[in-house]
Formats: sequence, C-alpha cells, structure tokens
Amino acid sequence: MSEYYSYADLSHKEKLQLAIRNILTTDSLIRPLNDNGRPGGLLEFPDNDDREFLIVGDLHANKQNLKSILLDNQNLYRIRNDEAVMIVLGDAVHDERVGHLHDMDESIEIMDIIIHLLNEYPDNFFYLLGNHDTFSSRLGKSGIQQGLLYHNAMLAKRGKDYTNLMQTFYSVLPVFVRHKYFLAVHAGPVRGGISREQVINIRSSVSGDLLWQLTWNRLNETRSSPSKKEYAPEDLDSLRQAFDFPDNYPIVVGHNPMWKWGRDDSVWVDPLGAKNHIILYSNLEEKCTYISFNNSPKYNIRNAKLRVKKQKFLLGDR
Ligand SMILES: [Mn+2]
Repeated sequence: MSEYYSYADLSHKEKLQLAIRNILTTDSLIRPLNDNGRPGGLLEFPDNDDREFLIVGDLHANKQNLKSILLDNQNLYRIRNDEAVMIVLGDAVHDERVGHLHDMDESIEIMDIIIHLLNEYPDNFFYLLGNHDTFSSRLGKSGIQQGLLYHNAMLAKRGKDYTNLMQTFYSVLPVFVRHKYFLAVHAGPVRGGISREQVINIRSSVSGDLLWQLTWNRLNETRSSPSKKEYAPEDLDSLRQAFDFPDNYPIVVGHNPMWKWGRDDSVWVDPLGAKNHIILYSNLEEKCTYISFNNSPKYNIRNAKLRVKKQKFLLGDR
C-alpha cells in the first residue's frame, strides 16, 4: 500500500484543513506578519511581480461565473503556469437573487471550489474576507438571517467539526491587497484612511471597527457628509497617501453594486465622481465581469464567455 493519497481521496474536512494551512503559510514577504507574529491582514505583491492579476468581485454563490472566469482567456492555464494570479474580493456565498435568499447548498458548493483553488494554486489564488464570510446571525438580507441559515445548512451537511473549521478559515483570511498598480479590498477605505501597519494588524484588539469598515463601508451617494458607515472620495485619497500609492492608480472594491444609478450593471468606473475607483460585481446571471491588470495601471474590464450548463440530451440521455 502506498502511503501517498491523492487530493481527491481527502475528506472535505481534510481539504479545508489544508486550505487553512495554505492561507497561513503564504510567504511573509507577501503576507507580512502582525505584531503577534501571525499572518496579517495585508497581501503585498513585490513591484517586480510581472504576473497578470485577475480581480473577481462578489460571486454570491454563482459557481457558473467562477468557472466561466477560470476558463475565459485561458486564465486557469495561466494560473497553473504561474503567469496569472486570481484575487476574489470576498462574498462568494449567499445567493442574493430574489427567491433564493434561503438557498445555502450553492454557497457550500462554491466554497468547495474556492478551497480546491486555494489548495491547488496557493501562490496564485487568493480569497479576501467579505462581510458575508461569516456565520453571524446579524448578517441578513430582507429579514432573512443568511449567516445563521448558512451555518445551519453547513452543520447539517458537513457536521460540527467542518463548520468550526470554516469559522477558523474566515478568521485567517487576508483582507486587503497592495499591488504596484492597484489597491483592493472587499468594501472600501475606512473613514479618514488606514495605515499599512493598521491593515497588517487588522485583527488586533485595538483595531476597533477598522475590519468592519473595510468589509462593510459603502460609497456615500448623497454628497452630503458621509455617515460613519460610508466613505467619500477624500477617504480614497487618504488611503492612497497612507500606502504611498499614486493618485491616478485605481482602488478596486466589490460589495456595493450601484444599480440604482444605472450605467453599467456589473462594473462602475469612477462612480459618483470618485476618481480612479472601480466597483466590481461578478455574480450577474447574464454577464460575468472581471478585471485584469497586466503590468500596467491601465486595467482591462473583461466579460467572460458564459458557460452554459450541460443539458442531459447532450450527454446522450434522451
Ligand atoms: Mn459585501
């Protein structure tokens, strides 16, 4: 008997354990350690990293879009060959389509794919924390406690150990990316800016609500004084200054689709006068948008060719 077991032989629990280990063992040159010597909230890619960077916005349980982006433009092939890096901006879970808010199976399934990618390509696939990446009963939409439903569905399907491990998984995720040509985070800058050291120590007890702000803040839409839960163009400027990042290079976020303002329906460039700012949403059924940075701050907005589910008759089962 060989002592070697292939990845496919691992249990769901073992795969999740491996993903946690991979997340925690990212090279500390890319994921600087916090003041307690633990992997911090920041991913920081070296200036001479010449790989293409592919940014994916909120997927909200749309597995089909994740697969479509991986297979678009030979992305998966280039990830495998260390020519490309994919960064998902959090919120892979919780289907938000009308009538699907209770569905949690697809959330569990899309996390299986993400765990697989983290294990297969630990240097080329990264997942950032979003506000939906939680079991909190306070996380909900339209009065439906999605965090709690997700927790209970996982408990029923995968058991207590797996569910506890998923909680650990969420608690060790990176939160923020600094690349030579872009900054990226799930929701937005904190009010008044945040320093590199504060991002690295984002889970410290003295961080207050900084982690909350990076994963929940929304762009102020009224041009009045932003509330505590909102950011304004000057907060994007403060963030750039704190990271010594050029004014005209983009900050990319997900989280907050600007549907009520019309324009494009999956990506908003310079929304409401916020310069060099992009909001990206990758979960639409009819359109699958992502962004590519290829050794330039001039990014490409791409729409992946949507892959249609195989119908039974195509498999000869008439
Ligand atoms: Mn969100």
